[in-house]
Amino acid sequence: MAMQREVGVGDFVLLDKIDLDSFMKNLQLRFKNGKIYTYIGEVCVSVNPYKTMNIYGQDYVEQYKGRELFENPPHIFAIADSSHKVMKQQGRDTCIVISGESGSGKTEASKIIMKYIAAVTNQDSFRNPSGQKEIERVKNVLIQSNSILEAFGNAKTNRNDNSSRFGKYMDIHFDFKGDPIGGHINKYLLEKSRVIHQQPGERNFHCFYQIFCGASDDLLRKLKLTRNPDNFFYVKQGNAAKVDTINDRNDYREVTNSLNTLQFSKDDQDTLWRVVAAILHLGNVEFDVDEDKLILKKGQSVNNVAELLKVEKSDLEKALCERVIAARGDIMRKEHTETEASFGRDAFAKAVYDRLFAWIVGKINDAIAVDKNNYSAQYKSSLIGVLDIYGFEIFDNNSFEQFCINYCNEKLQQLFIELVLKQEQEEYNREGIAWTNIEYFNNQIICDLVEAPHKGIISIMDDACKMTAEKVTDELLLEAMDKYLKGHKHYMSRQTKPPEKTLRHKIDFRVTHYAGDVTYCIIGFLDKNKDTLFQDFKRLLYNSKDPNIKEMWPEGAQHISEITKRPPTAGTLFKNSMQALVQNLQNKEPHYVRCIKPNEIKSATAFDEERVRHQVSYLGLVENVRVRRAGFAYRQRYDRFLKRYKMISQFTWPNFRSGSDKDAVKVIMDEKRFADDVKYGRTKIFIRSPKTLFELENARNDLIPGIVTLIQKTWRGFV
Ligand code: AOV
Ligand code: MG
Repeated sequence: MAMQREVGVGDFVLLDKIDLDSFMKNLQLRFKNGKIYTYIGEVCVSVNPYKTMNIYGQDYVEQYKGRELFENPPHIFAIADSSHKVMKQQGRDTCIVISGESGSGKTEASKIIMKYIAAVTNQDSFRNPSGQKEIERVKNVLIQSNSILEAFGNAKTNRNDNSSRFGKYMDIHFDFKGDPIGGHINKYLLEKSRVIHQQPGERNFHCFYQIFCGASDDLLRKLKLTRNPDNFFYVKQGNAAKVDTINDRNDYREVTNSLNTLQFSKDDQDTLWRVVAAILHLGNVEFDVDEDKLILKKGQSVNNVAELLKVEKSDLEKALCERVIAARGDIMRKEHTETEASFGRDAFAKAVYDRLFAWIVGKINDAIAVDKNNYSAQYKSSLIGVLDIYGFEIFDNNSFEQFCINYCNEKLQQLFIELVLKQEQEEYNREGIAWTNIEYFNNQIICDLVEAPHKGIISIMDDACKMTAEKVTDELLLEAMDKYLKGHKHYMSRQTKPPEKTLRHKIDFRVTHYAGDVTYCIIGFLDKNKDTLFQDFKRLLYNSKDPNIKEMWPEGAQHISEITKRPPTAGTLFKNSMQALVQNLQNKEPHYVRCIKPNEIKSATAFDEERVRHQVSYLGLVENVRVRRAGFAYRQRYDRFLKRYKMISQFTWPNFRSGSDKDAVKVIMDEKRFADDVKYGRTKIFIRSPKTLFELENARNDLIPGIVTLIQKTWRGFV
């Protein structure tokens, strides 16, 4: 392949001047020239190209396979390769953390990484054809799981037509040869409120539309659906059923293929689409009051739901209209008010979908689980974790879900700050190099605002949820938050003085996140945090004649009189899952992809300078460059350095006989008068300015006539 011309600098540490302006100039120049990847040392900055790039083919795979970062122009393949190499050669678990705001390209990046790993593995195992087959199956399953997860976990939002509405962490396990032998997916909080409500311009999860466009007439008949989604309340609120960039029909076909590949049986697939359809019908169930009695409005919807979920119609009707309560040993029935009934129906729809999603992920995990019989413990296995979460987002209306999503992004930013700084600092300490701290904004204060015990928002919310339902309202919760958080630099509401006019009294609060101010509307926070579902629904589904559905609702087996402890709230569960995730990532060698969204209009050419500048700032990328350089842009082990440059000094060429490699390197640097620009660590030389390296390279090149070296390419050797 022809050598590609580098535009600007391929690594921001090579900039002459490290500030936001120079950073932006380089990023923009590269983007305009189709260079979407640029490094900061080993961190890959990626700008969403919003167009198909011809840079992921087999030719590129070959170019990057097994190479060092610096040997090729910046590419996400190099990050994937580096992660794989470390894992394989050092037997260390690695992870690739992909971050960036909604629509910046995280999910695409994660898929590119997975495809690359699939492309470079299992290439030489024809000696063991049965093993090869299994590995090919695993690779196939890993890749195809994406279309299923996206169908059920992604949706069109006003920020991204294919927005992940759940967080995904995938471990890929490898055998000692570095070939994938299985994996495991952890999912984080699915935005299930989307099942019942969408903002204008948004859609429900993709699967709901795929079925209308893709299912056969026969299947639609069985599901009691027509081709028109507009008859169904749960999918029409956003008024955006058709999306230019999405082909629901093809996607349906792809999902079906993937389901087959992942060995979802015919019955499994039957359950899956029946549950999706049941939710659609459930959304059309309406209530009325007749002579003070709650009744179901006439129509087929309830019949359809009962039939599709394989439950007794009378049981379903009861569960929708009343609840059974156990009070002091007595079991009583209590009829819902109309509001309670609507609330119950919606909670039911959300829960059914959430369980379905969990069940799907469980089945995918079964299909990709490492076969312990094939790979016994003696086969040392390591793994690469790929993290693709929902990105930071601000909508016109922000609720509990955005609050959780944005908190998740805070946690990842915190991890980035800690690890990137820590690693660097550790290297300097290890090597005995003095270093001064670089100033950066530490978002720990915002993480604390959300998660601190007793004083954090989640804890205040939990306290409110513990009170009896009648007493506490969302407005009272906001009052409590105002009381405890008054004066916090990152929290604001109308109670704040001077009063903040843009916030609605008793409804809104604002968090100054690392990535920007977000105004949240408190209405619904309590319910979403409590996340209650009447027991009656659980028992109903546990009694379904569909064994899959029964399996999704094991707690339905409990008798009403069994006292159930209050389950942890949604907020606390999410907080715990985030803390576990961070701990997990901390134990692995991290690789970073930092995604940037070039504009708000999905354009392949527009570079919205203000928006990009904002992202570069809050991601702390300039600080990252500074830390990376910390005065020392390059470091290299003495033996390697010597190998490359010993030819430029008469004292070291062809051999240096009077000391260690370190001594030899010192001799070279003294002779060439570079001593002021370098520091000598225990095992590595640290060079401050690019110019020094440039001159070293020149000296070397002068001695190798005929060899044309791309200077920037060579510089990379020391980053
Ligand atoms: P996200 O994962 O970061 O948002 P996506 O990965 O879904 O963002 O990217 C959004 C869209 O940008 C994709 O659907 C593609 O159209 C386009 N895109 C992104 N990366 C590339 C690429 N490398 N090549 C071509 N097109 C790309 V969210 O999930 O909303 O946080 O919750
Ligand atoms: Mg995504």
